[in-house]
Amino acid sequence: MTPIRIAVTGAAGRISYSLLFRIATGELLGPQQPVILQLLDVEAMDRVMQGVALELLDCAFPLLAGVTTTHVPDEAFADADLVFLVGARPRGPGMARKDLLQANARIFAEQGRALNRVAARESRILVVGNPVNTNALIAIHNAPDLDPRQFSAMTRLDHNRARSMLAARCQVPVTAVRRISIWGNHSATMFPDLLHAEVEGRPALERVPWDWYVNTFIPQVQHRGENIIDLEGRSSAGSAAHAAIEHMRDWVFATPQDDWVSMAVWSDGSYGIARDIVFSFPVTTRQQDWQVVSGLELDDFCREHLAATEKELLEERDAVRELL
Ligand code: NAX
Repeated sequence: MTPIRIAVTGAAGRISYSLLFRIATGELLGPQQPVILQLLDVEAMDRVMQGVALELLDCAFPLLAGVTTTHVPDEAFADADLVFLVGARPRGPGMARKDLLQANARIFAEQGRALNRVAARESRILVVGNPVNTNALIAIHNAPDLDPRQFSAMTRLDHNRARSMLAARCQVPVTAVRRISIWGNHSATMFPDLLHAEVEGRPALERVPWDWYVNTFIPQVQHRGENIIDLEGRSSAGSAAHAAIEHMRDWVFATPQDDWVSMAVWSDGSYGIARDIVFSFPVTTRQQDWQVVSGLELDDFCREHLAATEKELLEERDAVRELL
């Protein structure tokens, strides 16, 4: 079988340290599909990245057909079929969100241009590095020869967190929870929607009080990332790598028949959301393509939340306008 080329940026970082080994064991593409890993990080992290590459080789993974390391995007993305854009500048002490946005915007503009030049024409590109939605929008705009539908940004960790919290509250296995949706930005304005979710085939809101949904569940999902940083002193890495694998796996294969997932994708105007922002929607996937779930009824409560997170994304877009 021809190996699939998978590029991973931020390869010397914490998420990648979990992600790379799991890809190499076949958790992403199955136990028959060989892979070549093409690792990218900044030059200063070269030695660490090389160490990670040696560790990967030391596992003697039967599916690992090769590992390369580089700090040059065009080399890392050459003929890449699947791309995980994990690398990003972390928020430093005293750094405003706006400055972080600007610093990362330049990285994603450069990487978008490199993908446009050298990635496989049918590549699928997942943005994990924050701020994910706007980074993905910048990459889309800088890769005019690729279809915007080839890009998506990760809200799957938020989706999984919501699913797990609801299951725990209802004392059911997570498999009994379906049709969770995360709408909007991967930030504290995201809208975790239980109005369309189901627990054991019944509406979720028949199983939990409205007050718990609004005053406990929503803020807990929105702030779970900060909660983890508070406890661990660093941001989620194991759960983020897991979410990235699930996101890409579902995109390449398909979502289950009676369920959907959350993915931040280039808005096509669905549900009246502004076009040309990357917005998280409930989607179904099939054969490397996604469709926004249509026909969900949105009441005033949902609309209000969607408007708030859409507004934040429009402001982020304005802040990086010169790179679009
Ligand atoms: P780390 O700081 O451990 O690793 C990031 C790596 O990216 C570093 O090795 C750094 O040198 C590299 N990097 C920086 N600029 C680069 C460039 N221009 N090209 C290639 N590599 C570059 O962070 P980690 O914990 O791995 O997190 C990575 C990103 O994921 C961060 O932006 C983080 O905020 C984001 N997250 C996204 C989540 C999501 O749900 N979408 C959740 C987890 C995480 O917060």
